[in-house]
Amino acid sequence: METTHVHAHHNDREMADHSSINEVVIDLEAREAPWEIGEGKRVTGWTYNGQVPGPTIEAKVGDTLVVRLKNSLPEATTIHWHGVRLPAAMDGTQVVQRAVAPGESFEYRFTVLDAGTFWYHSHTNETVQMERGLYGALVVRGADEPVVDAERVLMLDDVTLGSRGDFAKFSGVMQRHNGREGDVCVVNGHADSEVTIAAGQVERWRIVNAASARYVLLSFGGRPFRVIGTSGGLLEAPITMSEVLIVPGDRVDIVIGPFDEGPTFPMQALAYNRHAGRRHLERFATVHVGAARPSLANIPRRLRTIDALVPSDATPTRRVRMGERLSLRNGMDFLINDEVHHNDKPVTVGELQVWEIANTSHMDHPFHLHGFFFQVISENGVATAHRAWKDTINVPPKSSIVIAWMPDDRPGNWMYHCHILEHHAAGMMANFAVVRPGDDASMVPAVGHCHV
Ligand SMILES: [Cu+2]
Repeated sequence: METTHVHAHHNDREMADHSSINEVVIDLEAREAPWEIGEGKRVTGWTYNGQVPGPTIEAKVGDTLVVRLKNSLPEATTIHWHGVRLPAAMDGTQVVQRAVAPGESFEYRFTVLDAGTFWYHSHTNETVQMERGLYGALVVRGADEPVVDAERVLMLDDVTLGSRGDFAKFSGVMQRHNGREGDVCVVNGHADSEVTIAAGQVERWRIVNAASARYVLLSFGGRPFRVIGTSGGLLEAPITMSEVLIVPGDRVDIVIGPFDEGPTFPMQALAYNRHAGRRHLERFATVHVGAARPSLANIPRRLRTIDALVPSDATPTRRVRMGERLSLRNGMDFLINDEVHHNDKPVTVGELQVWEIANTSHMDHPFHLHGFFFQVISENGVATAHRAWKDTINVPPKSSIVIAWMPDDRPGNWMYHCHILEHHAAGMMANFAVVRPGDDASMVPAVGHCHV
């Protein structure tokens, strides 16, 4: 269960003004390697540094990450830093960089501004490259995190294995339509994972949904836990829940425990009806409560303050429609504002954005905005109960949500899309430019299409 942590070089460099910046330098080689998923389940994965997930990268707020990607795969690749507020040129999409060809290298360099649970993954031919294992976690810690007895990163995924010990071939129109849900559920690359938590202790679990399409309605057999963070970092206060939905691309930080010694219970995804695909319970892992150990945990009642960007009845400045259309050629096209691979209007730095995102299709879609956090203001006209920063939000069918976000001074080409990878590939995405006031959007380099 333990993830392997990266061996990073930390260089404290004296700056001219005598402040020091800490560099976290990581080498990531994208390459084929054996992936032991479970008993009798061994495949050739596409990995970062020979492991699935790739190494967990850890940093502190204010650190500069320097990631040297070497591509030893048989095809081109890029890395997207999901949730990170980085410069546009470092976002890892093919609208900001040419994909890194086999044998080539590319250096990603950016400062991490926010504490939270982020992740990195291929943003090229994702339905294949992410299925084969090209993802890992990025944990950024702030100055005053809650004190816990232990912390784990749990990356949830599912894979479809073929009969001859390899990945099953993409099976056509229904997988394209619903998104691919695998037969084998894995945590940190392993099926049938086991976790032992000491009785009396409290742990922080940073949970990432890295699956292509599977919705995880996370449950521990009905036992309560506290949600303390979302994709944009800590909440204002812990929320006690017994199940929480984690859609593809999204993250939730929970604190779990303390428990009395003895019980064994499942970490499972309850049946969730996303109006496509399967609707049954899946076990991801088994949790054992072991011998008691002393606890030093301290989870404050107040975690931080999040100021509202706008009142809950703010008027939208833009409408985004996630839709679908029958297609003779593809079976179904997935659309933004009636187009596949939409080019949306530019956004100006410093101008508050209030977007109504409506889902006119018949199934749920997880909306993901690159590079900027948003607040969900309302869902179907009802003000959101808990203020939070997010980069991914589920939009159920025939519903609409309103989000607000502020484009800070990071001009360039950005995108938003459905995080069901097959829907992104089938057109449910849009490019848009962030421009400085007075700058013409045509000054931004031409926005290409997302080649998938
Ligand atoms: Cu979708």
